[in-house]
Amino acid sequence: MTAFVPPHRHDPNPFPPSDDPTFTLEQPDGSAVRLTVADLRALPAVTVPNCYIVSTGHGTSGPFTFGGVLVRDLLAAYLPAEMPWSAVVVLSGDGFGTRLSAAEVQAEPVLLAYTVDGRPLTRREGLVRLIVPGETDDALKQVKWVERVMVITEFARDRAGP
Ligand SMILES: Nc1nc2c(c(=O)[nH]1)N[C@H]1C(S)=C(S)[C@@H](COP(=O)(O)O)O[C@H]1N2
Ligand SMILES: [Mo]
Repeated sequence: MTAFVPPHRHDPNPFPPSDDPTFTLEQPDGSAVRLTVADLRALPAVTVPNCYIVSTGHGTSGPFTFGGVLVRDLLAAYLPAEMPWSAVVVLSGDGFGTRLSAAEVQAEPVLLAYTVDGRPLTRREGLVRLIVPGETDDALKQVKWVERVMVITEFARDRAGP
């Protein structure tokens, strides 16, 4: 017998939760730094062509060329040297979010995008938006309106205490 997995029913939210594109980068010890789009622009920029937003039930859009900062470059710039991390959780202000393993982040150009097709993303389009180019599972990792990037280590739970 094959398990029935219902199709994706998430209606994508078209409305930004706020006008504020700043977000926090939160380390496993709880320390946080607030980052602006200008901070992202100060880091090495990459562009990733042929990205699609693949959403079952409400169509595929693209191809887009997204531009921004690789998540691995962001972490390299802001985490203490040699700090191990095993995953990142990316949350938006409207409650949507995803978790990416370190392996996923290293394997492909996962980025925090602030441009699309050479122009700035509008806030309505997500500014700042997580782009996971290889993700075709109903756009569930293409997180608009990034508000928190949480760095996870395998030991964070022990350190955080009860
Ligand atoms: N913050 C946030 N990001 C989100 C969503 C959402 O509801 N909130 N919906 C997701 C889903 S289900 C889809 S299909 C795409 C839609 O992206 P688009 O608005 O660029 O077409 O955004 C994804 N990212
Ligand atoms: Mo979707």
